[in-house]
Amino acid sequence: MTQTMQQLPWWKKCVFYQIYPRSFQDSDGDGIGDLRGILQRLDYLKALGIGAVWLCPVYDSPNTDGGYDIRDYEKIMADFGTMADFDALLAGLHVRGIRLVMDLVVNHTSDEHAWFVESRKSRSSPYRDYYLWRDGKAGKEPNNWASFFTPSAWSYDAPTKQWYLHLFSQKQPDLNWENPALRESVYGMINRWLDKGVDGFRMDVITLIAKNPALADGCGRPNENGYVMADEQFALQPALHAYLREMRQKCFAGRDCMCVGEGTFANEKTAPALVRDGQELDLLFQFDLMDIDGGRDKWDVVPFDLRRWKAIVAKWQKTLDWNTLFLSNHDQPRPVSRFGCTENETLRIRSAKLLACMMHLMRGTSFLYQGEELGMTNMPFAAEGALRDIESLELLKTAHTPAQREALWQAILKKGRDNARTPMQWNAEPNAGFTTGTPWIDVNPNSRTIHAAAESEDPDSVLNFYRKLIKLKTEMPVFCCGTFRLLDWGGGQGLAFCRENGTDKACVFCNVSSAPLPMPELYRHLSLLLGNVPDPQKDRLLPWEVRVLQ
Ligand code: ISL
Repeated sequence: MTQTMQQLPWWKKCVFYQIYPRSFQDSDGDGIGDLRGILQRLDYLKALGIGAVWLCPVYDSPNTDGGYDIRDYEKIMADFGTMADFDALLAGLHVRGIRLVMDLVVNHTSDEHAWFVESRKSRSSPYRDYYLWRDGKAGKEPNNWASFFTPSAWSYDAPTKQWYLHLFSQKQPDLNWENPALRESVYGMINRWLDKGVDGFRMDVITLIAKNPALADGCGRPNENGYVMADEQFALQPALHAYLREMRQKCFAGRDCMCVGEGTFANEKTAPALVRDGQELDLLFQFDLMDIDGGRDKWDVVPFDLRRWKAIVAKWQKTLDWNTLFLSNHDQPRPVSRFGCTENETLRIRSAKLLACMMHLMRGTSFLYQGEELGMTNMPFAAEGALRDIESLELLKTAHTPAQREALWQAILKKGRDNARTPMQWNAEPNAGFTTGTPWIDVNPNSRTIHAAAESEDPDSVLNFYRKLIKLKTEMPVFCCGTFRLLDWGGGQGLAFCRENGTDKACVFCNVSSAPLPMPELYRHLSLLLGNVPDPQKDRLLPWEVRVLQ
């Protein structure tokens, strides 16, 4: 059956671009990216061809976790500017036909949020039940839950002699969604942002907002302190669906906006219900591919296995009618360092282009993360002092011996979130044109050669390749609406898939390896829409070659 693009909502037709504002563009020389800085770069975004921006949190925050610890939902973080700057940014995007989707963190707030400040004052505070307070058990935590960042998910608060839950850092207390008053406060805040004209939300760890009301002990494998990652107690709980439906009714119904949820722990059984009928979320990020090189946990780095990659994408393309497609985000290392080849410049460029096609030409909405379109790489951090991310800093605290510390350091170099957070590489000026001051986190030394100014001029750059790719994706119905079929080809070395829309057909062949790979006979006659080597040979693919055929 042929589908036309006219039938689709805007968020299925455009490519999203994720901005981590602290690292995008500084406009005032304080070393921190800001809203006015983004405003200076809107024409760059327009030329790239994206249709929507996902803006990481810009709300007032003590910045313990990169702004994912919100102190005031209705104020802009001073580092980033003012509400007037925000309004100017929103208008600047809209004038260019680009939508704006805000990051929204409603699983937790900062411990400096007025709600928590009140909540912790007394057991009878009207805000007490905005959070999850419990008595300890025999002088210890109320249960055995581990946090993502710290050993235990509970902290004791002396004034009222109770413990509060925080799935992330101690400064990120979890909100109590069972409390209708909390829910109404959240909906009011969401509606005020929507009334301002924002086009939707990326909902941080939204799958964690409902906890098992019993807050029972987790049954998984304890960490070395005896705490357990108890996701079966706090992820994808039954009440989640009711909360999302209520939020839809009270905030989104009747508005032309979209909602993409971070589906932490969502799997093929639990994901479909969240996006099935548009009554809960529109889109869902699931992380199977991002977990592909993790063993016991993400820090136990194992080589990436293409056969597994194929099994995962085949599974998800079947599980959901419409997926989110992404190679990275602000929590993930740089894709070209992780899944591509950085042995030399030729292969870095070639493999970055290959990864782009391998991911973004599948069926679903694409989300690019800033710098991906330049083929930015991981950062060769020189020493622990150069790290900024709370997750890595807390992780290092768990080392007991120098050998353990060294092993964690090596893992952080590969997987640490700061890899994604080094400044955007704009040009060959000092600090890559990101700031005239001292950047809050070091600029990658390869910015002298890898930057947007040079790539803009070079027809064979990763940037110009992304521009073409985005055009294909947003203008050719076969890439937007077509069905997806993975071909049984390439083993652990090659990946290929076909898209079909009525009689329209396109195929993508990827040689995900450093050795040549024969091109199957059957597909040699097709014409080349996009490729990443100068003279493609009919019968074989060069190392890291991709061919988009029609
Ligand atoms: O980064 C991760 C693993 O290293 C993820 O487990 C991440 O913590 C998880 O996906 C939730 O991420 C989101 O919420 C966090 C915040 O630190 C992340 O930046 C955000 O994307 C807490 O708000």
